[in-house]
Amino acid sequence: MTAIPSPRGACCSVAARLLRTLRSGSALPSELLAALGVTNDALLHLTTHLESLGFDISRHPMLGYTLMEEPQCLTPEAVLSHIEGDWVPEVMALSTTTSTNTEAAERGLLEASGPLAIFAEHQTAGRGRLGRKWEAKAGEGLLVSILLRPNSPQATWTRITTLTALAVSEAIESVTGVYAGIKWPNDILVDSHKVAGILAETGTSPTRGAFLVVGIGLNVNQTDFPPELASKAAALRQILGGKVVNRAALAAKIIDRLGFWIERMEQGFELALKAVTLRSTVLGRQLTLHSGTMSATGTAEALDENGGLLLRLADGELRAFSAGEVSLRGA
Ligand code: BT5
Repeated sequence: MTAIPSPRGACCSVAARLLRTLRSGSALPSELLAALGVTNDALLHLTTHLESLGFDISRHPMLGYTLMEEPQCLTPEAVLSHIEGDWVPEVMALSTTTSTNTEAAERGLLEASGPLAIFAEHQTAGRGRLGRKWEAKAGEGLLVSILLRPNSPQATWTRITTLTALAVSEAIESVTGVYAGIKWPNDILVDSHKVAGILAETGTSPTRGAFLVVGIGLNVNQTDFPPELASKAAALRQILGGKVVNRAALAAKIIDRLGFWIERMEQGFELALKAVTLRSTVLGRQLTLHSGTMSATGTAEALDENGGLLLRLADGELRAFSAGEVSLRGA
């Protein structure tokens, strides 16, 4: 594993504030010192640090500091600089790892408090549900896992998978203008093509108790996929006719929307359920749901209070499912 960890600590968040300030226009050193509340030496240190990450910052005697260009690689500084809300997890970025879900779970076992978001540019063993593979070329997608220690009863944690799907689809729409639907339980679709998948896993630390990891794989700037995925997967860049999408801005928007919904969970889940229902690609449709060796066919009628699927079977029974694989009739 090659790590470029950058804790939520002071340096990273001030660097993020510096980026945010420079994005709104050039600034004189005196303005930056006042805005950031740092010394001259610290400002020099911050700009040198950002330059080492690939940010091109010009320093002009009259115009001051100008942000000329931002790197494509995903850094905690860039992600944090785009976050608007108050819910700010600790952010780490790795260049390569086996799986960000594994990284987050290891930290969950090691007592990390969370929320903690771990990004990677590349995964050597990225996974989906039931041991399936998640394919993503290095540096093109968004691969992130968020470690959480929810206060709510574990039986309700499936709500957080639902909120994650909602946050991802809302972020896609907000950053790119592209409408994204939610295929229960964990796929994000644009025009029937899978652009993202979510993998929720739980674990228990002997000292800190249970934790939840929600992993998100989102196709952003890929231009092609392996043959077996080419007809069913799509990347935002392909949907936007080749336009490259800023992954840091997208990542920050996902964090903002997830924070928004998690904070509202204390007041109930109804509002989120309404939003998910509106984006659902399965509700009202005939489908077959597979879960282990069992399969059931019926009409997807609604989502229950934990985000489970309520299926109306042919004999009229309404049965609830908390997980499963859905194949739509006629799709
Ligand atoms: C998922 O599983 O869709 C959850 C994927 C979660 C991946 C993230 S990446 C960050 C974090 N770290 C991890 O190791 N995992 C999470 P599932 O519903 O089981 O779908 C898996 C199936 O999606 C595969 O069998 C393929 O058919 C398909 N697939 C694989 N890569 C894809 C891609 N890039 N785009 C669209 N579909 C893909």
